[in-house]
Amino acid sequence: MQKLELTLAIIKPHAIKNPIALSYIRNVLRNKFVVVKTKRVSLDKESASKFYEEHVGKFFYNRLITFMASGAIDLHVIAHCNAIELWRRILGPTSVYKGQFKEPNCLRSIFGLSDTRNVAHGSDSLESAAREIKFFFPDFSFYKWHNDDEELYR
Ligand code: RTP
Ligand code: MG
Repeated sequence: MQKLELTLAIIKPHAIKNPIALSYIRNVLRNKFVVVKTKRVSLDKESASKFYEEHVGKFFYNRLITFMASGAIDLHVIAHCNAIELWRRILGPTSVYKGQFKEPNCLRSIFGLSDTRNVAHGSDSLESAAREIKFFFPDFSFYKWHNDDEELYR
C-alpha cells in the first residue's frame, strides 16, 4: 500500500560545492517531492559523530565524519508516497563505483566522487527518518503528516 511518508535528504559537502550537481539535485527534489523544510548548516565533528553514531567502529567512520564536517550541507525534509524508498532509489547504491556499473542514471552514479563522497543521504526507515528530522529540526511538527495507522511520526 502507498503511504505518505517524510524522509530526510542531506546534500553532502562536495555536492554543495558543485553548482551543476546542486541545481540538478534541487530540481529532482522539487519535481518529485513536496519539499517541506529546507535548511543549510555546517556540522562540527561532534554533531556529525552524533548523527552517524550507528556507524561507530566501521572502517569508514572517521573518513565519513571528517567529510561531513568539511563544509556546508543542505537539509531537506521531503514528502511523498513511500518517500524513503523513492529517494533512496533515486540516489542509487551507496557505493558509487558499483552504481556506475549497475545504475548509471542515479544521482550518486552521476555526481559521486567516491564511496564516502556519494552526493547525498537518505533516511533508511521510518524510525531513522523520525530521528533524523528531529535531530536537525527539533521543533518539527509531525502532526499534520500523521497517518492513522502509523504512530512513529507523532
Ligand atoms: P546514507 O546513510 O548517507 O544515506 O548512505 P547509505 O544508507 O546508502 O549508506 P550507509 O551504510 O548508511 O553509510 C553512511 C555513509 O557512509 C559513507 N560510506 N563510506 N566504503 C566507504 O568508504 C563508505 N561506506 C559508507 C557514505 O557517505 C555513506 O553514505
Ligand atoms: Mg544510511
